[in-house]
Amino acid sequence: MQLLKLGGSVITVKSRYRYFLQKTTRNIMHELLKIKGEVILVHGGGSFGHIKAREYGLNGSPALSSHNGISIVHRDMVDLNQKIIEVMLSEGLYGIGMPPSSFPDPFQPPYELISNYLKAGLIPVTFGDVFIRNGNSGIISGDDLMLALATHFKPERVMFLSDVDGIYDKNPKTHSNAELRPMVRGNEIFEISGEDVTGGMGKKLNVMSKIAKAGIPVYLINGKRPERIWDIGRSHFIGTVIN
Ligand code: ATP
Ligand code: IP8
Repeated sequence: MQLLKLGGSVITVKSRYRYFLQKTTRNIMHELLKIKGEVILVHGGGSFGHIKAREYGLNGSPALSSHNGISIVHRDMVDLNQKIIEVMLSEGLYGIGMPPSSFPDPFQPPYELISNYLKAGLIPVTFGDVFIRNGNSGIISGDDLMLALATHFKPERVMFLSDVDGIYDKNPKTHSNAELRPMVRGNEIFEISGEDVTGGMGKKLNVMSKIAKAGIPVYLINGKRPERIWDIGRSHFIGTVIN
């Protein structure tokens, strides 16, 4: 089994509300089509999640004013999820959307149901979403779901697709002299900047190192160059392996 996250920065333009990158998503699906065996997909929020979640202050106790926000962010995320599934269908991949806000515990995906979908030849596609638990509302990140799914299913490998070539010693978008790190140890400290509502690259690095500690190979790859997934393990691979 392979577990893969489509980062919101790859499939949307994060600064433009609800701006979906259909062609980029199609290119990724084109590569996924060639993967033999089971695949579970997770996607992030990008501009369908983070902009309104920030605007409505979604985390902490649900305030009256945030009910509107919960509903709007969820609607937008389901819309993004269905746009992705539409692209998958056009490529001959059969995805099935699984919103965490409908899970009994959003942080524990329904593993048995996921297994049943996989057995039926479907690709479960879950995603960062809103949730309400013990009277508190919040946002569950696709990265949280990656950790839960990796811990439970122990896939052969875990891939995070983002809009950068890998992890750099500093944010490559703001530092032209940033250097790509082909290999990263979980406890290394990096200069991380540009956090979104779920913690950006800092949170991702934390989640990736937890998965790596469980003995599962983890990679950060540029989703704008999805064919690079086939170079994993080769000397010319461009990306970062976390261990
Ligand atoms: P989403 O959270 O919407 O799913 P994503 O998973 O694609 O998006 P982001 O949280 O947007 O990922 O994180 C990717 C961004 O992290 C990059 O666009 C980059 O600008 C930023 N970043 C900050 N520090 C670093 C770093 N040291 N190395 C690489 N990228 C970094
Ligand atoms: O982009 C956050 O998921 P992430 C989803 O994977 C929302 O961190 C709704 C902002």
